[in-house]
Amino acid sequence: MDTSKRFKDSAGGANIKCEACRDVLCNCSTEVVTAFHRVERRSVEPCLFGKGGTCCRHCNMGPCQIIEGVDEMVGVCGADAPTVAARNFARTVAAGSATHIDHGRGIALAFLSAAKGENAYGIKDKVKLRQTAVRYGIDIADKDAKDLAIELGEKIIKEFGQQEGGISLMKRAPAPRQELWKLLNLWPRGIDREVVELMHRTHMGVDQEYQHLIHGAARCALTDGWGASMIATELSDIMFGTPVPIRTKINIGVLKKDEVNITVHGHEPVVAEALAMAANDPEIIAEAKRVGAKGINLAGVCCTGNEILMRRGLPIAGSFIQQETVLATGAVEAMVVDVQCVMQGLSNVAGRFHTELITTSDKAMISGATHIQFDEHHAIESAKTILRKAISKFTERGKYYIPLYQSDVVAGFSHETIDYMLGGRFRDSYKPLNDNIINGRIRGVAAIVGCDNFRVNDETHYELAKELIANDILVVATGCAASTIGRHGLLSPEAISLAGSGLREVLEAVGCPPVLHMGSCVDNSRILIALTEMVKTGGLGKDIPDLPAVGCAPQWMSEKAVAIGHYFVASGARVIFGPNFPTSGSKVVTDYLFNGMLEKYGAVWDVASTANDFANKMIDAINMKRAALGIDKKSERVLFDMAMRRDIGSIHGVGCQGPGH
Ligand code: SF4
Ligand code: MSK
Repeated sequence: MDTSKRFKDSAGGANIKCEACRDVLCNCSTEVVTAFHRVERRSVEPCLFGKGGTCCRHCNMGPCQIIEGVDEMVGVCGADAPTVAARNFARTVAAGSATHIDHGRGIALAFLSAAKGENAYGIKDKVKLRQTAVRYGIDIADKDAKDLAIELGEKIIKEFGQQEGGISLMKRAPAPRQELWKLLNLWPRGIDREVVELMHRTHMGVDQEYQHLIHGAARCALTDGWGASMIATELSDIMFGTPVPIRTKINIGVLKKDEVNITVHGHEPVVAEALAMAANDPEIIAEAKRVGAKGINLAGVCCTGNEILMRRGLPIAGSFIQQETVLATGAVEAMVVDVQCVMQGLSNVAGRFHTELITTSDKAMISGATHIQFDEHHAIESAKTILRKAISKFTERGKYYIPLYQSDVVAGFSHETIDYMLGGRFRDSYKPLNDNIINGRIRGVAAIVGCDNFRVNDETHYELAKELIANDILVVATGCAASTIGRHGLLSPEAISLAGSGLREVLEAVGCPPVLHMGSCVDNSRILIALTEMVKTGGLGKDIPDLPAVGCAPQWMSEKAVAIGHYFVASGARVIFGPNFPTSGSKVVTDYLFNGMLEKYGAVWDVASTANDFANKMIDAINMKRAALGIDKKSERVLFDMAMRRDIGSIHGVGCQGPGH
């Protein structure tokens, strides 16, 4: 195989832009087929009914393709477009919530085992352990960490299966929001119950009133955000450490030519944490050296990458859309995967090289991959088995090519870090943030979250982030959006130069980058808490809808993104999705989500396509909130000009390690 042709530095080849190479045109279509090629080669455009949410296949009288307002185009059962679109939307929320719920359950079980001393994980953050125990109504007096952790673990696990009683962490929300949830019957009863009920309600012939379906979806989504995702975040922090600012690197160039490259991909941090611990074992390092490697290079992909980036400062080799390209370098000995966002195409790409694709969860297997079941009770032993498999592959590495694209980033902005950094050593608080929003130095706060997507121009995330910071908006980011923004240089303090003068002044004083990486998909729960703290600190209204804050997912891909968006809207935060919206086939439902929800929930959904569209809508939304609060005196809109766009070039980390042999 002529590996030098997989990536080319000049135009030619298949003219397919390779995500790994970024600005390099690559002709890997002749060698390795990735999603970049598959998306180009699809001869059939996405089905409009499917895309707009008006194709129903919930029973065998269908599938039925529905056209709103056309009498002959209702379902065989009579279901119209609003019912079908809302039912599909709700089912998407149920599926997305289920992933985070199962993730949260897995973390809770690992936490309980850790508390009992049955696995290798310990209790790293004892302060957060006590705080969380109090939130669960546990009397912490005279209890040591072990007893407290066992009691907390058992209590949390019960919350997954409970039928009544409510989700404890929702009591962290602003008081008016809690009241509203009670009033609207939106307070989830038990975590699993809401998903099961929503799956029931969306079965053929059950719930057929679109507003009622959207309401059911909201209660289910809240179990994700304020329930399972928050549980996953908090318990992971207690077990593995609450993130603090840490310098590291992002992009494919973090692979090393003289080390055993192991990439960890998926979502749950338990496997990656065990691999990180075992990779430091002198015995394992010696084994790597015996096969001629200088050591072991552990790098992340997708949200597992975000988890180990935030807590251990390990680099990220790629976001969701880079996963196959990372393997197409030929330089990866093993990709270790658990659950979610792991593409089946990896198996084919790995098969073209010496790369071992290793599945580790009994929930997720892939044809062609090697399955090594991860046993958290023997976490280090399981991790060593995986590492040894990877080490054994090092001598089989053939020709490889590692583009040297990598960017410096500072990550680790948990809500606690933001509290500390903005407030300072002696007055941990969001008050300085609120004060600077009130005085106009900071216009507001924007969240850019969610996936990257092969169907969307990859520049959207960072073009949008640049425009927002230029307009004095502090940006927080999670998931693959954060990785994308990171590889374009905006997660480094050097990017402060691109911020508007007001924001720059504040960031220079505290030393933060203009975009704060807050973690993985489940860590969107950190954003819920940050919003809550802003409300509780005072001066910016009484509830989340009052804040000059807005969120977006410009390249959403997964069902999880829809669940996340819906729990933010149900929590009172405006959310803009792009480039398309999953209910667009029904104007009635889309209008309800974009406008009608406002009266009841205090927030709505919206859609945008280009970075500029997003920026305009987000800045307008923040300005409206500022006006409503009576703090709209400063911060004129800054238009992003060419000179500012050129500036970003000096921040990119580019280059090449050259072809290896
Ligand atoms: Fe068609 Fe109704 Fe069956 Fe859906 S539930 S497939 S709309 S008949
Ligand atoms: S991994 S859900 S592509 S953010 Fe969380 Fe990335 Fe989206 Fe998967």
